[in-house]
Amino acid sequence: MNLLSHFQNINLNNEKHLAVLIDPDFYYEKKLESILEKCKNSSVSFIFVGGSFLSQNTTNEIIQFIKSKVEIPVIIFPGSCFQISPYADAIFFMSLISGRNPDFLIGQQVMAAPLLEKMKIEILPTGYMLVEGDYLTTAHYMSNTLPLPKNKPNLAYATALAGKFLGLKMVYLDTGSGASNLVPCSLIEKVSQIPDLPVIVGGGIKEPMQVHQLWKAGADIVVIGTAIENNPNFLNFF
Ligand code: 1GP
Repeated sequence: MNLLSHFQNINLNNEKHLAVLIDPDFYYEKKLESILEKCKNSSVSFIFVGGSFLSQNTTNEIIQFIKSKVEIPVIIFPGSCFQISPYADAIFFMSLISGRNPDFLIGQQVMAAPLLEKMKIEILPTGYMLVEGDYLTTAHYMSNTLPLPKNKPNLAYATALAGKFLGLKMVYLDTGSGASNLVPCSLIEKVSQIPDLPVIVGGGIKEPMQVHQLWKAGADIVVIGTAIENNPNFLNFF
């Protein structure tokens, strides 16, 4: 499956999709299996794998396990160039365009590119935009960047548009895993006005209703991580 065209069609046809984020650090086989069972029985379209900070080298293992259990596309959501794997369907090849840290704008990507070339997995050029949260998340801390102010939709719009003009194919707006607040609807509304730019939104979702709120604001794909990790029954609502 060509996942880039899939994302583009979702955006074009104004469809609303759900993705589950699996942080390899937090899963052991039994727990992952029960979550994958829930994914199969609900409307999960994508499984993202990754985290801003991993203390174990289990990305390959986790992806192979997921692929053995479900047919849902698996996309790497890398926190660094160490998180790459030939077993995934694709990787968000991300540049942290909300920040001004050269290592996350281009440095990690240079290290990963030759390895990815050999793996032949689909590359999804993505602009990653960290949005201000009420407190510091691991993503904010590890990226060593200033996030986008949460009350500046025009700044978010300009950032996403610059990403598009640079050739990035989609944007991911995130308050970071485990954030206390969601990406504000005003930011999503503004960024989703950019034509032909699929918008992924995640961070801080605690209630099923919030997923609908983000879809309504203009998110094409909403990502849930922590809430499902804490309670896999969250997926019963979808
Ligand atoms: C983080 O968008 C994801 O990068 C998901 O965040 O874990 O808070 O759901 P949560």
